[in-house]
Amino acid sequence: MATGGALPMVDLAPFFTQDDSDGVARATEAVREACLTHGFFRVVNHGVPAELMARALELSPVFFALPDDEKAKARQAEGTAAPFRAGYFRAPVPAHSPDKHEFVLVFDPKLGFNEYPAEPAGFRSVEIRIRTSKLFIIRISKRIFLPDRMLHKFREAVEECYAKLTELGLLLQDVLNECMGLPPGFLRGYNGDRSFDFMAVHHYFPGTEEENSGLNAHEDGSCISFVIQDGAGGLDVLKDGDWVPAEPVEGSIIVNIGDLIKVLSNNKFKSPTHRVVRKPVHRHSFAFFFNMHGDKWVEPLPEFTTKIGEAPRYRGFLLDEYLQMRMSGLIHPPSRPEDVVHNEIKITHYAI
Ligand SMILES: O=C(O)CCC(=O)C(=O)O
Repeated sequence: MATGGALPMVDLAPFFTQDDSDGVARATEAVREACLTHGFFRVVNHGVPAELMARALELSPVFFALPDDEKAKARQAEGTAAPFRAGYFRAPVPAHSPDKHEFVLVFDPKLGFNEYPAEPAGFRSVEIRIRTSKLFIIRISKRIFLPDRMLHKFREAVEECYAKLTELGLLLQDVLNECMGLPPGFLRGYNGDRSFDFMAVHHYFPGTEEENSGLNAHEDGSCISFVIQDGAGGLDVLKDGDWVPAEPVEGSIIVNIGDLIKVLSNNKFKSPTHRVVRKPVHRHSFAFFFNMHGDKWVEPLPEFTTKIGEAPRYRGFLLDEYLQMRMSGLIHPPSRPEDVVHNEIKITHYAI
């Protein structure tokens, strides 16, 4: 299998080419092998335009450069109908939390949950001072329109990325369906509701030699996760006890299998542990989580248990319960330092 840096690499071009059934079979086999061994791989020719990925990464710093109080306003109120609160979050919250990064959580734009700063089209309050005499200055607060509309462009790029990554999620879900030997279209039917998918737009602050934790080691609670990253580096995946870098390779997307596919496949497919180590530079990334609806009951599928005479390795659970436990640890870290255990709730909670 080809590798892209230290990770297996899968060329998805055959899925976008007419009548390339040999190519499709080869790419499907490459995904199967990557899922059985790493759970992590790199895709190229994936259908997300390179220009869009570059534009989104270029515009992300425009949002994060806003004053903290302006960013903080871009967050949904408690008690939202969204699976979690959308909008801006900053770690450390509280100060002793181990992560040093900020992020924006975005849902499908059609659901109307997303929060952006109040002036996404580039309106700004500026103070104009007019001297009327030697002694008097009048101060006028005026709203001006910034011509470059950079924040508006950021929002557009986020929403375009979201749509393209949803398409990629649907494609890879079909590929996984084949890799797992499930009846054609099974996963598409079982997981047909996209309202729990979300994207995290991350900004990691520069690390130092003494302090460089970005995201602690964790597994994803998703079906499939996708990462678009800038050139800074720092995403590592655990393989046979060693941290392997998921190096930035322009135009490629990092894919990893999440806990839900691991449970459905009764541990056959890996949900790899990964982390982000902060380098001495700012880092921006987009992590898209192709999930399942919270109302789903999740348990190992018969194809991996009764049909092959293997015992299930997980008891069934309501997905929402698992997601809420995970997200409460991330977004509302406990107030006592000794309780800070980012993502401590793991899928092993349901292991038999
Ligand atoms: O920023 C990254 O590269 C990875 C993000 C990630 O692992 C996550 O959001 O769970």
